[in-house]
Amino acid sequence: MFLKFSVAALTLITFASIADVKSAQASGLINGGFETPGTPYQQPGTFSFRNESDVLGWETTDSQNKIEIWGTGFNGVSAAEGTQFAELNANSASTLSQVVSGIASGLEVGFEFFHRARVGTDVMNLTITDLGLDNIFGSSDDTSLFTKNYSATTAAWVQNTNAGEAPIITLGNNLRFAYSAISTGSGNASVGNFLDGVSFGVGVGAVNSPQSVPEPASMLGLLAFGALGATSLKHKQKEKV
Ligand SMILES: [Ca+2]
Ligand SMILES: [Ca+2]
Ligand SMILES: [Ca+2]
Repeated sequence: MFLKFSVAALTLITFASIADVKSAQASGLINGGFETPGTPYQQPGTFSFRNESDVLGWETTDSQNKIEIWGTGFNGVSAAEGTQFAELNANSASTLSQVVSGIASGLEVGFEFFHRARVGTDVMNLTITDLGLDNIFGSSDDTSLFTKNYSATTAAWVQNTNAGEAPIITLGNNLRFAYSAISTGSGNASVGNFLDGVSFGVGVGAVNSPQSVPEPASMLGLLAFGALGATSLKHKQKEKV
């Protein structure tokens, strides 16, 4: 009974702490929802290949240097956020990336994004890299901070976050946030992996690191309840023997 109460109180305090962080969140990415270009606005039910330079924030490795933007409803797929989204497999199995600067060393960063397949099951990879002192990607001082493959089907948009992952702690240099197409259910390198509603930065997604708990008072509360819970559990186990 007492243990139950402790766990409930602990849960409440934890939620309160996460809510505090959430209210201060700000994405380090530009145009994470692919809503810009707005000129011309991508009409619902249509799509187009845009020049990389017209799609604010994002860089691509596409074979023709294009970023494929869909207007909500094209081929029956509604945007997960706003009225536009991107197809990662534009003319080829592309990488879409942004370089984020200005995040100090030792901070936990998180992410959220929506992913959906165009045909069958599509797979893509997200990699977050600290670019080292030279701030250039691909050189020997790069450090991979996070990498994971994600798969989705055509059933619905899937929102992925860093919840449950090891804390992603910054090293103080520029960060590269990159999605790369891995495989497509269509078997065609230019057909697959829809992306929308991407956020990345400090206070975005889940907080997995204990040092991110913001208030000393909450921390004391956690420690106190944790200690009480542990004592209670020990007591219970003894009784059971
Ligand atoms: Ca969008
Ligand atoms: Ca395409
Ligand atoms: Ca580097």
